Amino acid sequence: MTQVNDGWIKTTCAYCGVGCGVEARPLSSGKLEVRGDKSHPSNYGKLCTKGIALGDTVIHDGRLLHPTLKMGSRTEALSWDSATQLVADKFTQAIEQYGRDSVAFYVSGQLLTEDYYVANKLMKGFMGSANIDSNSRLCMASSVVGHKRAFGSDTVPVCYSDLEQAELVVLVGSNLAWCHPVLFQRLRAAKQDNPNLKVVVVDPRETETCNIADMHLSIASGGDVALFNGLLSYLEENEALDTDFIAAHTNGFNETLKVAKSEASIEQKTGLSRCQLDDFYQLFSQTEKVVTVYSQGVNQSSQGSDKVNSILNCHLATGKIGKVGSGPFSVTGQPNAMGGRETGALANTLTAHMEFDNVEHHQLVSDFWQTDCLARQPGLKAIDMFDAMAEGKIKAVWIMATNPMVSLPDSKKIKAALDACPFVVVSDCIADTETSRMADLVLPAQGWSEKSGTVTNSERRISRQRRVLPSPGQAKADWWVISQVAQKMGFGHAFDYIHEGEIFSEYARLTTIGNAHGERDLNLIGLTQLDDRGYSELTPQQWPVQSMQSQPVEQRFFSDGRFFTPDGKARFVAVKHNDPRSQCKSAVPLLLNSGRTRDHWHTMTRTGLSAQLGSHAPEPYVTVHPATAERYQIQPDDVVAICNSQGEVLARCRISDEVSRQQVFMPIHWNSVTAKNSKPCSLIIPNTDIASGQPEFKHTPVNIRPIRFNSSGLVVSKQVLECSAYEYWVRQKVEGGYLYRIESMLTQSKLSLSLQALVDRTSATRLSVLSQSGGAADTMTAYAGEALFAVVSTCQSHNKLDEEVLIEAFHSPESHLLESAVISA
Ligand SMILES: Nc1nc2c(c(=O)[nH]1)N[C@H]1C(S)=C(S)[C@@H](COP(=O)(O)OP(=O)(O)OC[C@H]3O[C@@H](n4cnc5c(=O)[nH]c(N)nc54)[C@H](O)[C@@H]3O)O[C@H]1N2
Ligand SMILES: Nc1nc2c(c(=O)[nH]1)N[C@H]1C(S)=C(S)[C@@H](COP(=O)(O)OP(=O)(O)OC[C@H]3O[C@@H](n4cnc5c(=O)[nH]c(N)nc54)[C@H](O)[C@@H]3O)O[C@H]1N2
Ligand code: SF4
Ligand SMILES: [Mo]
Repeated sequence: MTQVNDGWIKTTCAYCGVGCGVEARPLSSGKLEVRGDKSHPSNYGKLCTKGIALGDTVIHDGRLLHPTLKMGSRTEALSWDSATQLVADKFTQAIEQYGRDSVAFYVSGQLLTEDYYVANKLMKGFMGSANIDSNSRLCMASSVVGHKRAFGSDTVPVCYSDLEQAELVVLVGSNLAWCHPVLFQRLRAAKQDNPNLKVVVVDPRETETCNIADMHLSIASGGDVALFNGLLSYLEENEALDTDFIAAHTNGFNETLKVAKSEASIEQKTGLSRCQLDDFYQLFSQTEKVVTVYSQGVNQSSQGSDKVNSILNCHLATGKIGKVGSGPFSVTGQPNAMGGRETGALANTLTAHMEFDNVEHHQLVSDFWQTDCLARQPGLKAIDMFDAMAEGKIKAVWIMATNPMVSLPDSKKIKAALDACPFVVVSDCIADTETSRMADLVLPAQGWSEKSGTVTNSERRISRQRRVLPSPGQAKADWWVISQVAQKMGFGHAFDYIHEGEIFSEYARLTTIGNAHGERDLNLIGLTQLDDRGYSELTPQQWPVQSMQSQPVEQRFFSDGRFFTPDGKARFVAVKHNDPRSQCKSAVPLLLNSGRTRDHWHTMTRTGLSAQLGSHAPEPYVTVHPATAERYQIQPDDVVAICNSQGEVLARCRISDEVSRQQVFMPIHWNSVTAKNSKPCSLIIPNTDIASGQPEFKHTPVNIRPIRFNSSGLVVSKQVLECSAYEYWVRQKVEGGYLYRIESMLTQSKLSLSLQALVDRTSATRLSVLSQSGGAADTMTAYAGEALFAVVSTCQSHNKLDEEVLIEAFHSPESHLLESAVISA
């Protein structure tokens, strides 16, 4: 294992696609110390808030410890042998009885490449169905389609340093400051060093990213194709095309330009003024080195693939690709979103950037895996997979490292689908997630710091995640569990791995077959000879890897003007603006946009364990423009119901002009484990991009209304509380326990009694009142028993409660503290 001084072990961050190098050191106290790896070319020692807090999240709170069979309210712990036998039996039976396509895997960009490779090999190669899809469908699928259409391959051509060497960075639908923070820090530093470096942000919201922007284009939701079609026309009209590059290295320009020029009413479609458009177009056309970064504002749209191609068209038309400081740059979300695309764990690709529609590829992979039942056709993409499940067509599903009850659109439908599926297996690190609640069998997985393997970041750089801590209970590596099941299904010869390094070498060899002359972009020939030690000590490698890189290299694709299409030329793709699928009407006059907050990760199973991370955004919120708030009679900090025909969710209102009058914005993180009812996905309509299958998460017509409660409460408790009886509640991790914010229709005194009873019920022993302060209007009471210590405070109105005082009292329950904490009504 690569160790540096004093027991520090090099690994890679658990979170975003920047893929920062981390050094971690277990302390004798059981804590994990974490710092940035100065030698890692992603971050050169820097970390963001989430990276810094990694040590807080390796605690064992809430971990799933044993394979567990669930039968209604009864559960039974199983041995690994019986659990994997059960999975093997159920999948085998389903295939025998209902055919190969009656089974499915739904996997995730949070798996390691080795896990991904084995899952894909088992489903496509041996179960013989391509029904394996990844949550990358929700994330990167439109970029994959755009890349393949334009380049003939799913290739991200650039390096991170291009951001620093560019003269213009355009960020389209990317809140880089919060979602790729270390990359943002690098861009901000580059801008400080080079005042000529300009930044343009294209986002309906004025995000934190706009703090470094020279120009913010507050585009109307879904207006991106029109924006870039307008740019293409402008480039032609102003003689800013690279005609040599177009002639030598591309096809389809004239047709694409014609369609772009026919794009009418660009101002109206983008919601931008002529002057704003011209300023941006002029900047793009007059700047030689331009990087266009794009993310979920582009991908998560019913026009996602077309948005991607409208951007790629502009880079191809100006030859701004394959050069230092230039290129289109799809930043990836999850730590191993790229690894999934590489190993092929998406339903519509084979593996290792080989495709179903290529007969030669099919043969190569069949021979390599020595199988005669390799799937012949693409399988079901995520949304279709759950639709098929709801229709009873999927008899067994295995969900790994993703939480679809929270993250897929139309939560009610997802629940119905899982209800309808006779055998649901969920592999997760955490015992209680909304998805594990739906499982028949849950399997404990090793988490970050316990698992070992590789991940690929946004600039195609492969880094090792290393084991630094032992795993709790019986948690196992996902690749091991999948291999056990494969063996029990009778495919032992192909899944007899004993170490993750063997899997990596096999995968590296697969990338080289039929690829001797640069036929495909993805080639790891330089890593096929790694022995155990080489794998163990592997330093970051950027693909393609011709030979082992002893120092970090920087390679750009397409520098030679050669693309991966049959004739080697890039393709322009003619695209036209289409309105997003669902439109506002009087019952649903506002648009719900959804995305991320700075300090939480997805469904909070990890960031929800850190008190430090919990404080930045303590509650689910909805951002509403001041004029909209006034129109709907919403006061600051009101709880607001956001609703449409699919359902209703609750969030605390933030009034701010960072959103437009027509939009409201909600973060995606809270769900019924951490709040009453605050998942935007309950409202998201499952409209998808036809080409990519990616859902339109950023454009859902909704209505809103404030809710007034009669009383509010705060509870800090050592234990998790069951709060479903209250109209609104949210849980936040604090040091040593949990803070609950509660809103109720009860009178304050009744709420006090009810919370007292709740605290009593939760504790096994009868609690005594340690101290009590305040009168009838405000009370604060501390309870102690062997099992539970809690502090409760109630009030008539939310904003009279002081959580800091309460948390302080929780940590030092002396009565004098409580005395001073009486809050005046
Ligand atoms: N803190 C944090 N960081 C993360 C994650 C996390 O959960 N928390 N998740 C990771 C993952 S998996 C991903 S995929 C990335 C996502 O990273 P980002 O894509 O940067 O994040 P989002 O907040 O989903 O959306 C980006 C922006 O798109 C804008 N947008 C909405 N509609 C449109 C539109 O029509 N056009 C344009 N141009 N913009 C629009 C939104 O207002 C939003 O600000 O973040 C990664 N990093
Ligand atoms: N409304 C709306 N919805 C969205 C989005 C949006 O912008 N708006 N964004 C979408 C995007 S881009 C994404 S990427 C998804 C993310 O959505 P999900 O993938 O559903 O979110 P996570 O919380 O990351 O789920 C990962 C789960 O895997 C577990 N886990 C972590 N590591 C491991 C491991 O090594 N092995 C196993 N077996 N389990 C592990 C975690 O405990 C957690 O329960 O959400 C999508 N949904
Ligand atoms: S930028 Fe991303 S990879 Fe880097 S420390 Fe932050 S979350 Fe981790
Ligand atoms: Mo994502």
